[in-house]
Amino acid sequence: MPAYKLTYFNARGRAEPIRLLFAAAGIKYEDVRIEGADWPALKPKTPMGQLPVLEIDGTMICQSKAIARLIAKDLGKTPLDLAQADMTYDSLEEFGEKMRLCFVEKDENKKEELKREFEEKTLPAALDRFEKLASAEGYFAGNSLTWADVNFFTLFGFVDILMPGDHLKGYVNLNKVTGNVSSNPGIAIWLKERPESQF
Ligand SMILES: N[C@@H](CCC(=O)N[C@@H](CS)C(=O)NCC(=O)O)C(=O)O
Repeated sequence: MPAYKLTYFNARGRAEPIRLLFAAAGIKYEDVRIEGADWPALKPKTPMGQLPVLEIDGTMICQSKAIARLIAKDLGKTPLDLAQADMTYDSLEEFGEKMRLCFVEKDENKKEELKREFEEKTLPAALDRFEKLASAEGYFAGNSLTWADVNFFTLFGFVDILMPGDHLKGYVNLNKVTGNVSSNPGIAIWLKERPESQF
């Protein structure tokens, strides 16, 4: 088994789907969490000046989806399953970016406008779309967990924090996705034991 070292900030953020996949696969890794003050010195040493970075026996890989795919490679997927998982993952990223823009906006009036647009249009449209993409068994690809499922789980965890509400109410397939993720034996342990952080 290679030595895995995952480096990210002290947050769930883009590293958390990877941590969930490590937990689901039962793979041991070093979970390195750096402080913001240490980032400027580390940044130029990373492949793309961004985190997360996964080191595998010293070789650095960045881009969270590439890392997630690598960790999940033993979950037994067909090329079509992989494409479906990527499709949903990328759509979740686009959705997450729209949400992020609401929160980084400095102008208060513009921020309110962006949030309203997000809550009234972007969020319901995304939920309808993801509900159709998820199977009745609660998976976005194939019949078992992929990076798309764990990304949905972690991203909607942030939606609930940032915009409290019962957003998944009535979305039968999506509730199954979150249930499948949280009840995975390795993930269930991780969710209980993981370090506390706001995001
Ligand atoms: N597409 C990249 C985005 C990575 C990214 O934006 N990382 C942020 C933290 S979430 C970062 O490293 N920010 C610090 C910086 O850019 O200096 C991925 O999915 O890994």
